[in-house]
Order: sequence, then structure tokens, then C-alpha cells
Amino acid sequence: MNQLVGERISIATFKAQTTRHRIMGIVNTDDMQIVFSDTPGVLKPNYKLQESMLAFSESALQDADVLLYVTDVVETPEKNMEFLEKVQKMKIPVILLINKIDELAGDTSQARLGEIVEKWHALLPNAEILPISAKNKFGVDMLLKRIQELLPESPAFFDKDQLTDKPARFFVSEIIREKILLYYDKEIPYSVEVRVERFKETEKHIHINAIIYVERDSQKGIIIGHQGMALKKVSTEARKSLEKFFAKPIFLETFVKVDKDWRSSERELNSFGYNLD
Ligand SMILES: Nc1nc2c(ncn2[C@@H]2O[C@H](COP(=O)(O)OP(=O)(O)OP(=O)(O)O)[C@@H](O)[C@H]2O)c(=O)[nH]1
Ligand SMILES: [Mg+2]
Repeated sequence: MNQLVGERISIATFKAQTTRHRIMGIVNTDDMQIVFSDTPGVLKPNYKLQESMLAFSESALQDADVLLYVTDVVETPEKNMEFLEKVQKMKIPVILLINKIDELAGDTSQARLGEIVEKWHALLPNAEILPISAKNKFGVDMLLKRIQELLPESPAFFDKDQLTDKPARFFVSEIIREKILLYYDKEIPYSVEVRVERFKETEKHIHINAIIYVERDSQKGIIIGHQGMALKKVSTEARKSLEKFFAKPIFLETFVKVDKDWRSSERELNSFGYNLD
């Protein structure tokens, strides 16, 4: 979606379950508007946060005109058979994107891609299949053109200068969460939520105070690290990304608090914005 929209709207890391929300990215031209919804991957929920994530994915499916199902050259379909059956029965056009074809190097790459396409075609015979590389922007323009052909005529849903449905604070918390996904292991990133307490923009700067919530005291210690070094690194890296995103110098203060078992609490999840409205 970031490549299609041309902005880094959705955070991306090598860890699973990076995306927790439904995030809209809007492409505007003189005579057209495309609204993309990036969503969490479809999974079987193990705790309440994952139930909310699944609800976001399902809400996007309900009002989409076209479904882009993103897989890659290494993912195997087996773990998603139930969802694939649902996709096969959908009434809207489905485009299956086989991403990361840049990873298929060498003489046998064409043959290997052929096998991958065959395998997916057998599972989703009604889907159009497009191999792409989001990293190298290979196939992305062709995809945009194809989506344009498939979309129905309709008035624009959003203002022509709008890029996303989310407010500035959302991107602050996501960028901080991205650094946490990158720099901590095991259950830590999955136990973290970020709340922006202050976002004050002046002509020259943006002042931001953010609280990093964890589920337990022991996790608080890990986030802060020896002599505060781990938190310092996260804050520095987040500040750099925020300065790129907002194109302004940023003053960022981060605090760590414990919100016991927040990801299993309906009330806390609502307060963190994990509800559909
Ligand atoms: N080699 C290669 N890596 C890619 C490409 N596109 C994305 N990646 C990497 O793949 C990883 C996963 O990307 P994400 O955007 O987080 O994937 P996602 O499917 O949204 O995953 P979740 O949000 O966790 O459900 C990141 O490390 C990306 O940098 C590509 O075209 N080629
Ligand atoms: Mg994602």
C-alpha cells in the first residue's frame, strides 16, 4: 500500500502481526480516487486484541470493491485454507499478489515463479495472479492500472487532498511501535501499546509526549533497559523517523507504564482505539 500511495503510511517490519488496525491510504488523481485499506493478516484470535484485529480485516472485506490478497514467494497457503475458501466464494474481483519476487534470484527463478503461480492458481482459480516486488516497485504501476479498470464509478469518498483516514497522533504511536517491533524480541512487541499524550505543533517544531504501555512490571524493565539505554535507542530512532514523516524537527519524550493485561481488556482496547467506529 505504501508503494501504491507513495507514502510510508503503514509501518512494516520483519515480525508477524505488525499491522493491528485498518489503515486507509488514498490515491487521488483528477478523475479518480482509490481508497486502499491495509489490514492485519487474517488469523484465528487467541486474545481480545487479536479479535479486534480480525474485526478490522473483516470490516475492510465487507466494503471493498476489489480484494488484493498479498502473499509472497515463500509463504505456504496451508495455514490459511479456511480463509482461502472464503476468498474463493467472494463476489468481488480478487487479485492475488505474489510479492517479494526480488528474492527469487538465479537461473531457476522463472521456473520457480511458475510453480508458485500454479500452486496458487489451483487454490484460487477465480483470482487474477500478479507477481510483484513492492521493494523494487516491480509490477506496482501495472497493478494500479488493473485496479482502476476494476473499480466501479462512484463519487469520491474523501477530500481530494486527503491521504489517509488516520490523524497525526496515530502515526506517532505506530512509528514508536515499529521501533519496538524492530528492537525487542519474543513477547515484548506484542505486549506493547503506545499512547500519544501530547502533540503540540508550532511553526518550527513538534513536541510529543508518548507513553509506552506494557502488560507487566518485568516488561517495563526490559523496555527501559540497563541505564535506560534500550529506551533511549528506541526514542532516538523513532524521533528520526518522525522527523522524516512530519518533515519538521521533533522533541520526543517517552515514558513507560504498566497497564496490566491491557490486550485482554475490552475497556483498555477501546481506549486504545481498537473499536470499529
Ligand atoms: N525482499 C522483499 N521484502 C519485502 C517486500 N515487500 C515487503 N518486504 C518486507 O517484508 C516484511 C514484512 O512486510 P510487512 O509490510 O510488515 O508485511 P505485512 O504482510 O503487512 O505483515 P503484518 O502487518 O505483520 O501482517 C518487511 O520486512 C518488509 O520490508 C519485497 O517486495 N521484497
Ligand atoms: Mg502489515
